[in-house]
Amino acid sequence: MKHEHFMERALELAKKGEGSVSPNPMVGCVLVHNDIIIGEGWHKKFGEAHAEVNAINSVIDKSLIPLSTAYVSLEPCSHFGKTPPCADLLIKEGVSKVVICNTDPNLKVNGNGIQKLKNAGIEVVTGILEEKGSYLNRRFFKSQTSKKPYVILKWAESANGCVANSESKPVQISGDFAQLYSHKWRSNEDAIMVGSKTVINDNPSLSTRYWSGKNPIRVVLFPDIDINAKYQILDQSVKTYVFNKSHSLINGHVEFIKFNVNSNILDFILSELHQRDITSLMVEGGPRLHEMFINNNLYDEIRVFKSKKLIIPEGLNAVTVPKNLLEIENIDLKTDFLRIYSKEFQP
Ligand code: AOF
Ligand code: ZN
Repeated sequence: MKHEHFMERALELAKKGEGSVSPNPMVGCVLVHNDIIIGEGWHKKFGEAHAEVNAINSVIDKSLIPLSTAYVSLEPCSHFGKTPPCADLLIKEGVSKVVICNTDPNLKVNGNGIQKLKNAGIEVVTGILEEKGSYLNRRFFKSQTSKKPYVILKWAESANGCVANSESKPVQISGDFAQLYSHKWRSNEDAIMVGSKTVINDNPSLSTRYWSGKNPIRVVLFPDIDINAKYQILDQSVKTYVFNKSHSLINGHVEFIKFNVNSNILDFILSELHQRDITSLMVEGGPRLHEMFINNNLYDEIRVFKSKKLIIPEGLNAVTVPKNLLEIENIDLKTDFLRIYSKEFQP
């Protein structure tokens, strides 16, 4: 059987960790003996066992392990982190071959895991379904290599391209499916961001109430915030970072972080978030905030719900999706079209 077949399964297993392993990558592992899968595992939760450990533990007849091949979606780690090195485990268990999808960009590993395996005489094959793995772990790779979170800009606009009517009143633009998607997406990202106009006009809670996943950290750009105001984003229910011009202080779950008005604010925000272990950020708006990210070229993906309804009287316009992006999804959700664009990945 081809390597790709078993690597597909390792990637499928890896995805089960979505929303639970960040800032770690999603990793899956399959042990194969004579073309038959004898063990499977994945990294289930941040701080817990790595994929290889769970795969080895799942094997019933341990005597088959030395005669088997391990398919791992990420280079086995070589460092002592929260768990001992997976490369050492595979060597100790005596697997005969290791097939890898992506090498680990984490500088603590970055080729050392592969070297350890080779030094122990294990045959190593790399680069199987590499693009698929890079896409799956795009947040982890972006944060490891650029020291900034992966940024997704997300909005809903009417058929006539508006995000609000002329009275700037909150209007429900997209339908029920779109709302479900949005809340599922929120639970898959580390953090979610809005600007001050959205807080003032909509007073959002930014929760995932239509989905069972975790609530992401809230990030707000609010230059002139009144720290005693009764906005929902200050309700202490979730960790919240408020970037502003005047205050640097921590009040329970809410941290006010002061930015320098003469510096590039978004650069500063993204690097502060990286330092707080945030690997992905979904920016929900409004359009001025989206425009800032687009103009500074500090985004990776755009998700738009394009409603089939008009907003009348016509109000604030959504930003325009840059022309050079690749459309990676276009789904008809009955009341809306969902369009996803990526800077880097092909459909
Ligand atoms: C693997 N298998 O399943 C994962 C790996 O803090 P720790 O000990 O959990 O280590 C986290 C780092 O280990 C992470 O940044 C990445 O480099 C690697 N993740 N490696 O062999 C796994 N999740
Ligand atoms: Zn490991």
